[in-house]
Amino acid sequence: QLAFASKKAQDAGAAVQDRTADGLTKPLTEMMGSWDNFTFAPIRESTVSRAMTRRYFADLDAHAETDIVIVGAGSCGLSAAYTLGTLRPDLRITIIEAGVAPGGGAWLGGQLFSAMVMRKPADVFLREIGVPFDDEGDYVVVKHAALFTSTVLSKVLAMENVKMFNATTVEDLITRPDAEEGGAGVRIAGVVTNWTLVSMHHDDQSCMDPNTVNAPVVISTTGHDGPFGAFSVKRLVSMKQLEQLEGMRGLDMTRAEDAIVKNTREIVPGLIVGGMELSEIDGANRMGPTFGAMALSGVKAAEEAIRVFDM
Ligand code: AHZ
Repeated sequence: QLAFASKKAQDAGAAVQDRTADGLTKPLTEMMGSWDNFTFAPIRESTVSRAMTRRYFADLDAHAETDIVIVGAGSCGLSAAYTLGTLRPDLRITIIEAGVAPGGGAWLGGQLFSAMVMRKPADVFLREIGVPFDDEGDYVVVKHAALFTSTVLSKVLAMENVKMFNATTVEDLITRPDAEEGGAGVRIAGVVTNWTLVSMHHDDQSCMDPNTVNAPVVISTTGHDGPFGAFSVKRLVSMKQLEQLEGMRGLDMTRAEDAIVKNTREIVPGLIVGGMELSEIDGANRMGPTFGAMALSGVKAAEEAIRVFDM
């Protein structure tokens, strides 16, 4: 519904209907076969620079104050973004993704294998976004994990109320004293960001201070511990909001997926944690290459975020 809300998307929709017998759009078939005299419309380099930078800086300006930040655009973060963006077109949603390529671990099913397994009832999310699958009874299989990831990504990016800043790392959390906790606790009030390449080189470059995004609700889905993972929950420990992390346990598919969905919740006021980042707090098992819990933890994180935002 949202994907077709904008004028641009409506124009694209109109072109889609204008198909020739071979399945291509008429403007494309008319162009084919005339390559000898082919030229692009003219452009000056500065026009390209301005077309990009004007929009980027307008987005930075608009999203300096946002409603909900999602940290990490893996399978959980993207599922959360899809759900939030669809349910609440009135909210401004900002995704911060450290990698150049969003998607986290969801471009492959497991190891180097293409197919993605989701246990039921996560097939409801695939039906929602229109990804086809083989129904194997208790579980379903998408023929390529990249089909899931590219579909949810394309739907999220087409939403008018969502902006993704990729190649950008969250390197700290903004905090405020939480009055309800009597001064001891904090509530999360946004995130501190930097270009990922800068974040990776704080040790060998002179200081380059970060930027900030204010938001009353942050959803963190940075995955389990690793070079970048479990960012927010590790920071909660170092700022003494969590005593310690239990640490992700060994693989147990059956227990792991139920636990991740069940435990998706607000960890400190204003910070909801979903996906594999949660396993580090609770000492949940990992599930390996089954992705149903990532999609449904994202849906639950979105629901939690709306509840917290509306309080
Ligand atoms: O780049 C990271 C990835 O795209 C991004 N990220 C991590 N730290 C960040 C930071 N700022 C911005 N400080 C950051 N972005 O977060 C994304 C995490 O994606 P993921 O696929 O690693 O996590 P997920 O919880 O969405 O999915 C986990 C998938 C797994 S892991 C697993 C196992 O190990 O057993 N099984 C499954 C299904």
